[in-house]
Amino acid sequence: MTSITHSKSWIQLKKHHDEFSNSHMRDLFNDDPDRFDKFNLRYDDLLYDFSKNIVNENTLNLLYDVAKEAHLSDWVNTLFSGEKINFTENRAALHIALRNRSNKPILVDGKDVMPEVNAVLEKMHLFSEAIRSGKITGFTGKKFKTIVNIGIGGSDLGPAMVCNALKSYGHPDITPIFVSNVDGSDISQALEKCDPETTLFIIASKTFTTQETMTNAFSAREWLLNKLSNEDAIRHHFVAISTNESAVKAFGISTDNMFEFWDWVGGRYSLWSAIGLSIAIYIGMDNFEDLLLGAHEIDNHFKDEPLEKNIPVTLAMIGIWYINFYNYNTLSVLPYDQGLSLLPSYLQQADMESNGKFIGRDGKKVCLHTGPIVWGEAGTNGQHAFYQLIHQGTDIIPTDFIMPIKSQYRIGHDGEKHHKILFSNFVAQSRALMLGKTEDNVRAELKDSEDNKTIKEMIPHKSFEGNRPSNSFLFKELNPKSLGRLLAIYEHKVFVQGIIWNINSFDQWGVEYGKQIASLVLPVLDQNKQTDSFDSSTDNLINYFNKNT
Ligand code: G6Q
Repeated sequence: MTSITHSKSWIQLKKHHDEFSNSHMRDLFNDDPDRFDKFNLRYDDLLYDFSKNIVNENTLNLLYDVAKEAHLSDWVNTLFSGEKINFTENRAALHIALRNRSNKPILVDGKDVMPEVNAVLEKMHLFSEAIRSGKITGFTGKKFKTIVNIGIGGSDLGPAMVCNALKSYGHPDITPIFVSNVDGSDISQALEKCDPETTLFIIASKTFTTQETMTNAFSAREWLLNKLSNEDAIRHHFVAISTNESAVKAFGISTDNMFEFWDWVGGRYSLWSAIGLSIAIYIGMDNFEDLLLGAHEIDNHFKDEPLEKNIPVTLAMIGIWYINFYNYNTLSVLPYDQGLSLLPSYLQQADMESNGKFIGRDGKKVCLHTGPIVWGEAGTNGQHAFYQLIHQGTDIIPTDFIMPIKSQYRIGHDGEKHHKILFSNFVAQSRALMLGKTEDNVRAELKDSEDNKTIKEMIPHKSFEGNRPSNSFLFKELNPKSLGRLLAIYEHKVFVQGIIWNINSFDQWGVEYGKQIASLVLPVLDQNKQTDSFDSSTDNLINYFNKNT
């Protein structure tokens, strides 16, 4: 495919950018009282306000034209059809099948995957209910109280984020714990909180070979054996989620206790699969199915709505506008909900592992910026940390503000005070970023309290350029369905951007290289030898470690 940069719409967009990029949103709002009406989209109770972006109708139209010239609709059909869109791994990318609540057949290699998807969901249903009710117990007959999910990356971030987000739906007597880091402090600190008789370990690994996960799993196994002194306890306290049946058996977990998924489920897209077992146990299968339903609704919206009414497409194309035309290469995700505090990390993986690539689908180096650096923190905490740079730094950081209208909790004298304060901050930040504060504003603010000399000195420090873009998402409440919707919006946004950049968003070869080198270093540490086989920095770091260990 010829680079999108040669397309008619891209060239027009470039010209439009040259003419329009000096516009200030303050003026755009002043000039058009209906600006919000033109630049928002809704899905049920979810409101997506994109009016605080440096765009006008022409910008949006040209961006949608770019999507058309990139044949986005064909690619969406390819994604949903089960074709092997992840061509470097010869796999489909069918997370949409995992939440296909319509149950319409989806074919991979001519075979409908839905019966298998439904069978695993049913197995998860029976198992999660039995754990929740106490029908399945530990080796000594006690109910499970702690669920330890051992996994990393895609086998950790999704379930951890969702369980954290939906705590108010959690089983009152069950605590989920997530262990991911091979740093022994992670599993050690987790085990300190566990009673071996009431702890269920879920070993979540697509490959069942990931070094961190397997090291943590074997340490947990050893801990349990030491405590319960009986090999038989393993099969009562360990279950596996994997595509690798033989490795699961070799670990000592019977296939009855194995929850399967498939190579067409990418790690970072896997929370909808059996990888979500910890979620199903914690919040119950009905709620897990609502999460799937929310995502399925957005899958339909994404597939069926025209580009101009399509939330993931609009979000994606506005991102393209900043990354490729303004060179704003980071994105800050700012959820105003403490439950969503892990969302920035989750989206960091979803976006950066998918689109952090410099090679196009044609095997050639791409000629434009691809995936942004994604980061963030829950509001209002971030306001007291890094927002300074967002407001007055030399880099412009597009931001996504996300907030549920109702809190999952009622606290304070009227039960709503906290949430009103939270919302006032949510809306104040995006307004301040958009509007800025002019020198005249500062002068007027200071005139009664400061002398002229001080005012003159302070004006540059206290003024804000503004024109800093943001998207705002508001929805009624954070619940399984609304969370499913939100996550699917971002998944599809990442997909759309990958199509515009002509990259494969579903592989992750960059993760492999460091692992290869680590496997060469480990034997040198095991033998505690001095080495000169790497480079002088690496050799000396290894030698220093070995000498002091
Ligand atoms: C995600 C990545 C990666 C993966 C982990 C864990 O898309 O592939 O984050 O999820 O490396 O892999 P396993 O599930 O195979 O242990």
